[in-house]
Amino acid sequence: MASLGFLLLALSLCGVQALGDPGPLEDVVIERYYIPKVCLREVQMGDFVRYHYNGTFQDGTKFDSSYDRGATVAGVAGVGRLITGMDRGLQGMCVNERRHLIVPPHLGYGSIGVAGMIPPDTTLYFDVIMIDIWNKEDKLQITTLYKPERCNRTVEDSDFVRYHYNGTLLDGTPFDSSYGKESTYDTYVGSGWLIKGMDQGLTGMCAGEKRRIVIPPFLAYGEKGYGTVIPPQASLVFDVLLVDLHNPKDGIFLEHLEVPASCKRKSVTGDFVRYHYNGTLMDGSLFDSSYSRNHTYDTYIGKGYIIPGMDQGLQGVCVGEKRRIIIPPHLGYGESGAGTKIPGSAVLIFDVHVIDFHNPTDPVEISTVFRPADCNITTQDRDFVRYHYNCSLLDGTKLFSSHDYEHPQEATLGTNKIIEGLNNGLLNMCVGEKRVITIPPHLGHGEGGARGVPGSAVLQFEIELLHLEPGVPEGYLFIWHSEPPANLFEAMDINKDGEVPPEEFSTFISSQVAEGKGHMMPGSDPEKIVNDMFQNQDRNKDGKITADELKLKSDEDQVKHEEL
Ligand SMILES: [Ca+2]
Ligand SMILES: [Ca+2]
Repeated sequence: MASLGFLLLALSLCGVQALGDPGPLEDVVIERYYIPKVCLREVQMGDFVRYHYNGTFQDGTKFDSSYDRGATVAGVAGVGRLITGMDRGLQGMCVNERRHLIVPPHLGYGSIGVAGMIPPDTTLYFDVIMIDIWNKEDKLQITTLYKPERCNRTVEDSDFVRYHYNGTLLDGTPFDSSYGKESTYDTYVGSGWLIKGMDQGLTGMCAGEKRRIVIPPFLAYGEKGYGTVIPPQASLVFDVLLVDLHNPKDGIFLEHLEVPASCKRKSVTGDFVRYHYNGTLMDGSLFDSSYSRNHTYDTYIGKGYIIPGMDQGLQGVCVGEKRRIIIPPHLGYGESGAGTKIPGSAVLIFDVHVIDFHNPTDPVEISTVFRPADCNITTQDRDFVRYHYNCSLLDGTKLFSSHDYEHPQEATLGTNKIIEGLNNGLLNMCVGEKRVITIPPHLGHGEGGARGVPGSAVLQFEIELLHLEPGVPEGYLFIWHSEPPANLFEAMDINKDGEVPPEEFSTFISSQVAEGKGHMMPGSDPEKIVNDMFQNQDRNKDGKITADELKLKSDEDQVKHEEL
């Protein structure tokens, strides 16, 4: 089967058309019957072109058609390799333009024709559609369709990229798309995995950027084409959306979004951190958020409990800090991704807000805000205290305040009525002193938290000590400040009748307290304490104490403390 595509290339060399009848037409007649609205380039002399055509005689008889062969014709326009009529007829065509050409014999196959196919002196009629235009001098054409404002790195050689694309031929015929596959195309750039034009076209892109990349065939699939979808010598148009990029050599990237002015301490391995986070992919899609659960994420850092990138990224944070941690996949969820929302090889962006952190070895931290000049008497274990407090989390969230109640808080220290950290923080304080006490959870409400207190939360108390009464040892109701009277019973038995009823007992104790010789257990009703003391001494429960019944508690316990 003779190919007229070949003939169109070859026969204009015969050069015989100058002889004989010039015929009715001097030149090619060109009818541009369809011109696309967008015409980015027009065929010029020396351009490589691909086109389809139907060739007919004047009576409509078809003598050749590229459609019948199922392939476009590729050639160079305007350099004498086509019949002159075609060379001229293609000049200035846009891609997708359609033309009718009438080629007089002297610009076609002349007075000789083509044996068996085209008689001598035949006028030829062509219907042509231009499919592709390129030139050896062409470079890659890159058009930026969208560029995000934020672009802190761009694609370089050896980067691993994930992108979506629509691939079309120059005439708009689609040949491939990643969108139908529900997965990005993932590959290394500049490492020989991609056609050259794509390597070049992706270089310099930001995550989120959209480009149209027009690739001439010599930077694409060249003379061979690719399979059935990309013809030989085809220019390719890729609309690319770069989804993310990283380099296998990357570590994490930190952006310090908001660091508190005061940062007494920065986190280290082994600290327990409570933080909120939003996790997004580079294209901005949210894959996880602690805010949606309304609960901080709580973990030890540097111990392998979380992905390596987070273990590293949470090092050196301050309480209250907001930090962006960008994690390449090899420090995240790797090539396999996680769940349905984190694709394989995805870069992860965590916007973290550190609520608090502590170390399980942390003691209570006491910071004195105000200490009166005269501070001789300070709180000790068993003392009764009255104080105001404001309790908050380290992020400033207010939890409780004594000012919300009618009276200040009262407590006897060392009686396990308040959390250990607060008890410790209230020691060695004098009345009027103000402190800020920071309490790690193991000295507070622990991992479980308490009503209104999140688990593992560090608490901060602003304390003002209002009142202090010396306490008594455990098990005691009254304590002498020095030696008790030598003749204790006689001193109590005011009317000297050998018996001490409640009235005498109460009068005696009151006088001892008034004279500063001893004090009762603070924080309770004095009458009740006196009554309890009387009941302890009235061993036979007849309503009076006798000399035989009266014993000092020190004699009972054989300890040094003196009490009735
Ligand atoms: Ca008496
Ligand atoms: Ca008695």
